[in-house]
Amino acid sequence: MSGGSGGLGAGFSYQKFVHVALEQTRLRTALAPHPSQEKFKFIKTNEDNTIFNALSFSAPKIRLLRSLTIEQKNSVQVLDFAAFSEPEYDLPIFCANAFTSPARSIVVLDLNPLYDTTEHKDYRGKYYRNLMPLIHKYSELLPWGGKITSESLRFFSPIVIWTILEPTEANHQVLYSAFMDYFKVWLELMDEAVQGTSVEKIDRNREAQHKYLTWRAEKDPGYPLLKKLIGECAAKELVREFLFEGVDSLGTKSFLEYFPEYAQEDGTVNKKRSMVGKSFETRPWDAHGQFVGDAGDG
Ligand code: BLA
Repeated sequence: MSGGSGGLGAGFSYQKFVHVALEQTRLRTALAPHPSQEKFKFIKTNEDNTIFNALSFSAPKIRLLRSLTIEQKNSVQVLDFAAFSEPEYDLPIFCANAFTSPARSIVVLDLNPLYDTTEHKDYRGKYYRNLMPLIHKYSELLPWGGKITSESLRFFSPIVIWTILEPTEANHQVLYSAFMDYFKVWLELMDEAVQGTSVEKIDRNREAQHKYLTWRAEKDPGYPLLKKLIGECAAKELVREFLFEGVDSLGTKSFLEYFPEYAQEDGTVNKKRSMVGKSFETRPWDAHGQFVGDAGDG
């Protein structure tokens, strides 16, 4: 079929993921172009074999649904797809990230919790208790990817798929199936979501989303590649005004107010991705979604 040694074929693309996800969304709600769409529709790259595709929408209940794919023919393929609800809802954030090179695919697929599920048991119960079967369905084919930036864990849910795969056609199919399962679940939650009534709750949701956006806008692992492909200035704009749009409008707290452990003596943000280092060799949640930590490190 795709030739080579079962690696990336010419037909391989994350565009289909995006296309079908948008189709599914349109079955349930009316998507309108998001204001960020216009500016980022055409992104100029430093390398002419590289194609960026950026789309963003909003809809009732959905503050921002946006996707970025990067394609280098027979080489790197990137998917960054996310959906954020309006702050009136405490919905998890849909998060699908895949970085595929001829060597491997690095994947995070999750309904990122708005509130840390170890601390907020009620939130875990509300959204994840019924979803645990999803992780059993995929734990064999999409196994835990090994040690990970420790700080990332608080943004992950007990059903997170964190995996590193050989970029074969078969693995790509499994990933597609998992992506669609997870996204359909998110759409269902969105459909069922009831608006929070108290101003206090809405403010809390807004701040939780802002904290998440602040983290990712500062520490996302994709940033160095974006910088290389489109330059530092354009990469910064893409991150703050498109991928994590809202970081400059949903709240006023700074990165260091949320994550003071990154403060350096001169008051600037430590450029290290992680202060703690990597950990969690194995999946740190049990079958019920209870956090069990790092069995390896004791
Ligand atoms: C690697 N991407 C990673 C890793 C994670 C993620 C966990 C492994 C390294 C680590 O432990 O940090 C993804 N981390 C996430 C996500 C969250 C998080 C989604 O905390 C959400 C809360 N990846 C992308 C995009 C690009 C990309 C858009 O999503 C490129 C444009 C690249 N990711 C990328 C590369 C690596 C990587 C090149 C390997 C290099 C590295 O580890 O820094």
